[in-house]
Formats: sequence, C-alpha cells, structure tokens
Amino acid sequence: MNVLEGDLSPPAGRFAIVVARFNSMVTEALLHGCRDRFVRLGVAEDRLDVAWVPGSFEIPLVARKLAETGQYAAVVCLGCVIRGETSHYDHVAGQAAGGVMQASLATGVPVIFGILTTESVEQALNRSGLKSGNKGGEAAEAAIEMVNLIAQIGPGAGLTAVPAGFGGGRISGR
Ligand code: INI
Repeated sequence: MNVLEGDLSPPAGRFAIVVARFNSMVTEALLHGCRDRFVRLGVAEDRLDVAWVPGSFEIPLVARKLAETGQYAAVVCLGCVIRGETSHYDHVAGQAAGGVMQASLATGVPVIFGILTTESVEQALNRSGLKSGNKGGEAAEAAIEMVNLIAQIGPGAGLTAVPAGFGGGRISGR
C-alpha cells in the first residue's frame, strides 16, 4: 500500500495569513502562535504576509484573492466567532467556514481554517494559547502539511513524482 502524507519539513514559497480584527485580543494571540510555529518549523518571517480584515465574515474573499495571485503556497485564515457575542453567530461562523473551503477548492491552493468558533470568551482564550494549545499554531502546521502533501500528488497525481518547488513530503510504501 502506498501512503501519501505531507510532513512538516519547511516547503519553499511564501505563506499568506488573513486575520480578522474582530475579537482582536484572541486573534492577535492566534497570529502570534501561527507566526511562531511557522518560524519554528523553518519558514522565516520574511516569507509570511499578513492581511487584516474587519471580521471573520470578510476572511474568505481576501483569502481567495490572495490564493488567486499564485504567489502563495498556502493561505492561513485566523478569526474568532463567539456565540455569546452575537445573534448572527451561525451566519458569520457558517459563511466563514464555507467561504474558506470554497476559496481552497476554487483555487487549488490550501486555505486553512484557523477560525475559532466558541461558546464563550473563556473558551476562545483557552484555544489561543492560554490553556488548550494555540489554534493559530495548529493552522500553520496544517498549511505546511497540506503544501507538502499536494506537492507529492503533483499535477499528474503520480505517487513517485515530487515536483520541484513547493514541498518535500513523504511517500511510504507499506
Ligand atoms: N466577526 C467575528 O470575527 N467574530 C464575531 O464574533 C463577530 N460577531 O460577534 O458578530 C463578527 N462579526 C463581524 C462580521 O464578521 C463582519 O465583520 C461584519 O458583519 C461586517 O460584514
């Protein structure tokens, strides 16, 4: 059995990070975790471009525009939607999630969902570095893994062809 799996070796290329300003105490912490993880995994800070948007609802359009430029190996989306804070939680959270997925499928560029959807501020803070890890860091890892996996799949979907450029993942035969 051939197994395709992207590893966490640093791929070539640039990464874009789209961050919502809404709930900025949380999203700034997510950005911090994301940047830190990229750097720790070997993606230097000067290969990261950050775009700020007003709220999570605006993330998908900007993520898609960035992905369409062809300049980025992946786009990471960071935001925070808190149920207690809004009566239109379901709309903002649902549209943000659907839009991020659409941006990824429409462009073929990995667009990573690092948008917290929580019941309370406390939960959001816990998931942005206080107690239960940092979702921004996880999003950086997911971006790298996806870039490396897609590089393995390649344009011809051959299991052995790892195209030059982005990537350097792992293919194992079992
Ligand atoms: N945006 C968020 O990112 N998180 C929220 O919790 C939120 N609430 O509570 O409403 C929120 N609203 C703003 C929204 O994303 C748009 O910026 C706004 O509706 C303008 O289009």
